Amino acid sequence: MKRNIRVINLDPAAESFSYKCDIDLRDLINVKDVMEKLKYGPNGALIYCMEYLVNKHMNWLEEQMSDFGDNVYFLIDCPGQLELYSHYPLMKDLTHRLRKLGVNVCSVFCLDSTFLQEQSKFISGCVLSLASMVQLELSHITVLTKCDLIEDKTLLENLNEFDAKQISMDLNPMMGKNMSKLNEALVNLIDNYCLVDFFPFDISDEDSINAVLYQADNILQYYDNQEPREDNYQDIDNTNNENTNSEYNMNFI
Ligand SMILES: Nc1nc2c(ncn2[C@@H]2O[C@H](COP(=O)(O)OP(=O)(O)OP(=O)(O)O)[C@@H](O)[C@H]2O)c(=O)[nH]1
Ligand SMILES: [Mg+2]
Repeated sequence: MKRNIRVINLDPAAESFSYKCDIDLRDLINVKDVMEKLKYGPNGALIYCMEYLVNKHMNWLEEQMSDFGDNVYFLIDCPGQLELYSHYPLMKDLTHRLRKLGVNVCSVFCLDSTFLQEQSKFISGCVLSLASMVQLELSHITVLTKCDLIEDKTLLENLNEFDAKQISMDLNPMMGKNMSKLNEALVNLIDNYCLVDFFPFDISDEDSINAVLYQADNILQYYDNQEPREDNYQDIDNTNNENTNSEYNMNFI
């Protein structure tokens, strides 16, 4: 798609990747070393690593990012531990700092599609996504990942047809009478504020990948920030070129 894409790993506990990292937090600090040297457990070590980066070494990250020049689309793979997005200010501080430098940032909350299997899990997924959206103070997309694993694809079709009344009615018998008010309040919160919209992401379905990308592009105002490029003009001149893609058309517009 002619994008200048760089991948950043910000997970100090990551072990291996199926993609190439252009910037890797583990070059600065990693969970294993902290656990060994400071005798911390895995969670404490993770928080230590993130504090080390955000509070002391943001210059390290900023310098590496700036080495790639302007007009770069960074994909930042963040740790999966939810407390970093719900009650520690670290990720918020990190993204605010990037925004101050003029980087457009969009958060993509990745929720496993297994959250669709039970309604109580689904509600908890919505609430988790909501909590991180509020905490991060960023434009936010919730992506339902690993949808290739879902056999019953009709589950995905009705994803955003949120029937609050039906969900609380289904939940109540499972949880007992005393929980019904809480269920109702939670479900109504999600419904009334329309704060959580899910984008199904199936790695084997290009349309679903494009839908997520399109959403992120809108938030980031990606096309507004693109300079027309020489090679794009060449493509436009060559009307027989079958490989022309929508990207340069958008740039051209
Ligand atoms: N079927 C399927 N499996 C996937 C997909 N993405 C990742 N996986 C697998 O799911 C497992 C967990 O990977 P991730 O969800 O990326 O989580 P992680 O990076 O290991 O852990 P955290 O970042 O800490 O949450 C790995 O075995 C991956 O190979 C996908 O789109 N489809
Ligand atoms: Mg990960």
